[in-house]
Amino acid sequence: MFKKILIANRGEIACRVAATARKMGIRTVAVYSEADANAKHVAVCDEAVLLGPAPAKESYLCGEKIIAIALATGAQAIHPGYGFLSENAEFAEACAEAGLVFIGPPAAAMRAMGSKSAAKSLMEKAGVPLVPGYHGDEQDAAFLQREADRIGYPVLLKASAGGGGKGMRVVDNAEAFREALASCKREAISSFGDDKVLAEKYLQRPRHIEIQVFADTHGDCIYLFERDCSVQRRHQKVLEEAPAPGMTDERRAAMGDAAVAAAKAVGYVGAGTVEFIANQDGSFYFMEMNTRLQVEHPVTEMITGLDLVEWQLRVAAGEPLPKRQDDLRIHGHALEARIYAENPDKGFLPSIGTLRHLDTPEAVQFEVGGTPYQPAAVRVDSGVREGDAISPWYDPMIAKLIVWGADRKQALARMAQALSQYQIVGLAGNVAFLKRLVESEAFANADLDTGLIERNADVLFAPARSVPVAALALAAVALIEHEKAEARGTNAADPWGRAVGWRLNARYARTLAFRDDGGHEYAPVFTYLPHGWELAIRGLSVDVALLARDGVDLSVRLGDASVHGTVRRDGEAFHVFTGGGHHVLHHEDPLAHAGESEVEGGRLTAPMPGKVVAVLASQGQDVKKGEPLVIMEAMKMEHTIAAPHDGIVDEILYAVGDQVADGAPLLAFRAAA
Ligand code: MV4
Repeated sequence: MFKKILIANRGEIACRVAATARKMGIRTVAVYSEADANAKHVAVCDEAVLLGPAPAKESYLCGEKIIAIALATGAQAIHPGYGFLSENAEFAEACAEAGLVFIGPPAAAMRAMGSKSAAKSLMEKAGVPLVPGYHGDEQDAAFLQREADRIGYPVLLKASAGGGGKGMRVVDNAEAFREALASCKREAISSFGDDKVLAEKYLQRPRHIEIQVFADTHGDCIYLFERDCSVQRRHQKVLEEAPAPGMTDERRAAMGDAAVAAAKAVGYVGAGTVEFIANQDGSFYFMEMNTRLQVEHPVTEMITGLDLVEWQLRVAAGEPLPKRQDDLRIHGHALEARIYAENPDKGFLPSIGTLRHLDTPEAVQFEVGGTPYQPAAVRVDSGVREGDAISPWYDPMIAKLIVWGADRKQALARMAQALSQYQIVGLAGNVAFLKRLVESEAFANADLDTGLIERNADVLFAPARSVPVAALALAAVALIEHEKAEARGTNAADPWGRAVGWRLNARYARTLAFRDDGGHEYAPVFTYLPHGWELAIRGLSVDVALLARDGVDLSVRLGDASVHGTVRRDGEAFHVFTGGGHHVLHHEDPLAHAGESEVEGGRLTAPMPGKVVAVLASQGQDVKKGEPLVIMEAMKMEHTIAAPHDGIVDEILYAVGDQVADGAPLLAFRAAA
């Protein structure tokens, strides 16, 4: 076995690989970019070497530098994780030439699976089922049209060099073929530098089912069952699970055998995933093979009790596979949810910034004893800690939340509960969306296909409802308690201090001002009583009392009910976590902005670091509320900065092409009188 390996990656997967290496007594070398100097993956490895500036092209994609660092630090092998250099055949070859082991498949196997049409020809020969279609070399438009007519519409055109859903066009009928072919080829040449396409029968409601395979250098290859990754959004997986709901033993064996045949056909070694699409009737077809360890590998680990990274290291060191096919069993059910720094209510716009508070569900390991197989009930794979930043440079995944249950129903309940315990303050996240998803009827019924999210958009993207009274009460009590604590620090002896609310012969009432993220305003009136308050809101009046408090965790009596929650304060924002929900209430302190009269309609700031791509307003221009003024690009998306009121643009502070820091004022703006 290796004594030392280099991990050519960052984030959760680098940490994941390091954990297994540590368990096996293997020393680890981290590499990192300037943006990651304080990252978790650097901290969990035994040593770390700087690669270069933040952009991946100057750091995590610099194969030559990484190889030089491996040689200099005495690492014997390189684990590429996923993404970055993991499927780069030239890098795998360069490792071998430098005398280093690339922990992944042979370069030839990566190349064989790199071209969709060439892979399909190989799979056809190996007897792996393919969607009816044409994947040959002939690319003449009239010829391809005849092939499409023969296949029967709808037909799907795919860029041969594409993958993961890029460069695809659905053609509904013969008349639409020519234009779709031309547009598909244009996208293929600009995205992949190769305009070769293939044509397939288009399946209307497919499921994405993939088989985990493992092969060793001694000629053995086995499958570690399937994962269902049908719940996707724009080809991004959202939830993954194993086993696939509704899978029969016969079909599992047929898909497993097909996947092993696919791997053997290309001389595969190591961990790989053969992706199929399956019809609702269970028929399945080869799509592509991913020649790396995948993001969703933990669900396979949970149901098999195996450590796939350990297997990768053993296979790479030349050991035989630790188990035979007949030794493997499926235990229970596992689900994985990808926690992302993105805003589902704003088209999943990536959200970058600092994780000011990060509370993750506690990892739950079963007690030893009892059932013969005991995986963790809850596992969190994460590459970030509280205080870390999600930067615009890399994938904005915060963590993977993985749960295990004796059956799907139990796993689902645990996932919903674990998501309720996930508390993120500092950036927008998809936790509430994931919770609605796992609690949706469609997902609970395992009515899975790749259109599930779009079809259930009405329940998944619930219109912003008003903040519940319980959350308002918690925020208000937290605020008042906070003021009390502050007052105690300064004028503890003063019974007339404004925070305590005690008045001789009078009931002191106070109106608080909160605003939610949707702009709704709340003005709860708190009347101080000897042992609590009376809360009046929207014509409703209820007695409120603090029952218990432990730091940020509060128990409050609300009429006859008691409510519990966590209130985290982030500046003027109160983040209330209660009943599985996350409500943000911005407190408008009447004193905070005293003397800052120009705040209203002041400067307009960059929502995140990025580049100015268009300046639409000119200096001195009169603009109407909502008029676009500047367009920024950040994380491959455009953001329009619009006028908040009618007003005048006094000064534009950046030009097209300028790089702008997060929060930087973009222009000086004066609201119309
Ligand atoms: C298809 C298909 C329907 N019919 N092929 C998208 C990514 C790539 N791996 C394969 N993809 C698809 N190929 C035929 N002949 C539908 C998809 C597809 C899809 C597949 C898996 C998961 C999500 C998807 C979302 C949209 C389309």
